[in-house]
Amino acid sequence: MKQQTLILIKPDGLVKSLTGNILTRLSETKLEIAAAKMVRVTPELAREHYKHLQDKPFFNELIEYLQGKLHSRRKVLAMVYWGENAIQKVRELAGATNPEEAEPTSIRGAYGRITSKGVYENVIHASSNESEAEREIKLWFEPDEIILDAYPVKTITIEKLSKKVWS
Ligand code: DAT
Ligand code: MG
Repeated sequence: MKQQTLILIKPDGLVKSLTGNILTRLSETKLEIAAAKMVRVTPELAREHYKHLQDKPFFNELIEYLQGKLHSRRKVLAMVYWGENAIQKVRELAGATNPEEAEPTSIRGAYGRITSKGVYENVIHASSNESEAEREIKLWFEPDEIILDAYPVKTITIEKLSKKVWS
């Protein structure tokens, strides 16, 4: 079954210069890159992304981590990968949530760590099921930023829209 999945290279992955390495690992899956961009993560975006964890004791640290406040890298690389069984393939490569429990050869097992404050710095995010993938892809990307018809769209007309263009 063809699927799409959201992947984030989190601020620790960027600060450790792991982007090329992670993309190489992801290319083993033979999935296609359908979208990619650098994103400056607002508190609102971070909270919405992790809203299923808002009652957890580590929620505030997690939100600061995703914003890059722990790594002086205020950005993440957001991507959509597409292809056969994409969600499970990427989750397997990513490894378990807790980097100490992740397979040593998985991305999180190889590069993740638990900080002394108990934050799991696990280098990448990967959607864990189809409904989560849909929610997350729609949260991080606009339809025009994805090189496939990810989900149904509608066209709206916005009047008096102002936006930046090249001067
Ligand atoms: P995953 O990222 O594997 O989908 P999740 O959705 O349960 O895991 O949690 C999202 C992130 O929250 C995870 O990548 C790291 C952090 N996290 C989860 N459980 C944690 C815990 N017990 N202690 C510290 N951080 C945790
Ligand atoms: Mg998750």
